[in-house]
Amino acid sequence: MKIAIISDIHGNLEALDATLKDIAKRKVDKIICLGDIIAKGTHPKECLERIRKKCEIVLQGNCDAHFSIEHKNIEEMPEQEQKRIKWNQSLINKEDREYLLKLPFCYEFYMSGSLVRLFHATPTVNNKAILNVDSIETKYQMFLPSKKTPSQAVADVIIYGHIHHPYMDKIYNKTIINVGSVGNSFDAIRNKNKDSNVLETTKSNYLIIEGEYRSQEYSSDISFQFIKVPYDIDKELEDENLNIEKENYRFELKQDMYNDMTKINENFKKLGIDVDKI
Ligand SMILES: [Mn+2]
Repeated sequence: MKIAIISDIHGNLEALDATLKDIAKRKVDKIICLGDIIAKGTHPKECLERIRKKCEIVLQGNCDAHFSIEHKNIEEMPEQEQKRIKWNQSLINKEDREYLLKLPFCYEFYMSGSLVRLFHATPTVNNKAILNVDSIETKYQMFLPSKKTPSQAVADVIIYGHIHHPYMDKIYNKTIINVGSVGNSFDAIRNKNKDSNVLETTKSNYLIIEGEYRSQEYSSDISFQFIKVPYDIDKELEDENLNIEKENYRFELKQDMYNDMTKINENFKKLGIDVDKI
């Protein structure tokens, strides 16, 4: 069984279509989406239609919830946030919002003997960033069950999105994987003196997991494949004038950096890492 796992499309239709084409070419049996279909790009509606048609399982990301829910206190929010919420909500309809609000939080299955658990950000909340450079103890917490996980077992493999930065690590004989982002990929650690070609990062990222589906036997193989798909960024930006955050969106897609790197660097500082010195 070959399962493609995609995440964080963020309304980027060019990236999603290129990715779905690549997935079709590789003859996968099913597609799972880890959420954040909307918010950022100008095509959340089209992305939603594709995801609903193509994905067997879709989990809820923080943006799916944040930009679909009715904010009773919206007038008290900062003006820019009010604009973002109103703009994002104007691009989808009521039925889309209801669909996004009903999406499940977590999904799990056995594959070749391993319990594989999927969620958007962590087993307890959908908006906390656990980075590849976080401590082993922090990463270990990611394998533990919560009230929101289907089973109460400790997972063998966890697969998540949210941080837009693909990686894989082994901790206490367990496997932690971030699938990266389809529509808004970036590398968290950047240093212009040491960087390689940013075109490597701009590609859409996704994962294929292959093994004996629903088998609790360790006797068969399991594999994880990271795939990077190029797409037409200029075409994606053709209607950028419709985007209320077009400068940010253009910067993120073209530079492969989050529009506010100081925010990311602050996160690193909290971990005791000075990004200018690594
Ligand atoms: Mn997210």
